[in-house]
Amino acid sequence: MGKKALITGASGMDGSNLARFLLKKGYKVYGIERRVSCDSGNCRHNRLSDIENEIEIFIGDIRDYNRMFEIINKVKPDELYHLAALSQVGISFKNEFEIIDSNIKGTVNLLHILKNILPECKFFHASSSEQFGKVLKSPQNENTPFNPVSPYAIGKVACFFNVKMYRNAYNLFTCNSITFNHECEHRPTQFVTRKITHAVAKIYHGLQDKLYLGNLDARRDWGYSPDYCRAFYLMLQQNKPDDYVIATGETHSVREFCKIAFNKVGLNYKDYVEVDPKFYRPAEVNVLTGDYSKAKKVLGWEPKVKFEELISKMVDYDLELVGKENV
Ligand code: F7E
Repeated sequence: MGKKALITGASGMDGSNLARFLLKKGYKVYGIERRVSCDSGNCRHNRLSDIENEIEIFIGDIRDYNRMFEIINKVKPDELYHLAALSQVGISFKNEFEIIDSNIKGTVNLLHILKNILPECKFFHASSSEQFGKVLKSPQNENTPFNPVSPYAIGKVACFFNVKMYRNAYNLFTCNSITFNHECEHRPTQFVTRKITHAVAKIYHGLQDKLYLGNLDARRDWGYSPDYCRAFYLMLQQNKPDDYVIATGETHSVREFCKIAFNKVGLNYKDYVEVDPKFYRPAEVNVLTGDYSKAKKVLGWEPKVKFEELISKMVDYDLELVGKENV
């Protein structure tokens, strides 16, 4: 029988991409998700619709220790991929306590349960490049000090060190990816990349006039979610647990993203994009660039899809989606 993988946040962007990847590898895949309602055009369950008969979903909240205990004890996974989190940095400024309850407590709940009942289970946690915050060195690698500036990033730093502590203190096989921004066609529109590509499609189809954004000069290292899910899997296949930067090594501004995305449909972003200060954050991370040389050397991992191809894929998807909705 193939290995068993349990994924928290299974219906999210990474969760669904990882589930699809692990199924192809012959895993029996189980997911945990909170019961959530669909918002328009962005239904989380849609992301699993093509594989819904191949995976088993448990409803549960990572904040609920007893429910997590029950699920882990029932599934007894070989590998646990912990992806569930409040992941919107901007929103985290208004939700400090949810960061503590969901992101930090949720992570510690899972680690504590594994230590007590399933110490042989390998554990993956999605840490974040936001932990580098106001960067102290560029590009950022596994040795770059953290300097977080948002509740989200501070919470991820706490999770990162808990994952490391359970590895060192209790000998669990626990890994962090220090994951830089990564996107795909199913990224929620709350994140800037999909907000842009979805707007490009709507403007192209005559359904929207303007796109209002925040800081156009923020620079990020944007990769492709399926590429990053492959790295998550590889991390758990090593002999030794460790932490790895997962990135593309390129940095681009939100403005460059707009330029290329609008260009794809023959439009000039300057005619459509306007800045609305309401999308600015109380504290911004200006520039991130990842150095993934450790992942390349140890895992043999490299990103396949880079900036322009990522934008093309997302714009093409949204043009088709909005085109269909418009019929
Ligand atoms: O913002 C700027 C915004 O919300 C990117 C999450 O997956 O990656 C993601 O976090 C940049 C920021 O992603 C708008 O100020 C401008 O500088 O797409 P984002 P994020 O905050 O970088 C990291 C690695 C994670 O771990 C997170 O979970 O774009 N920006 N105008 C805007 N951002 C948004 N959302 N909306 C705007 O209108």
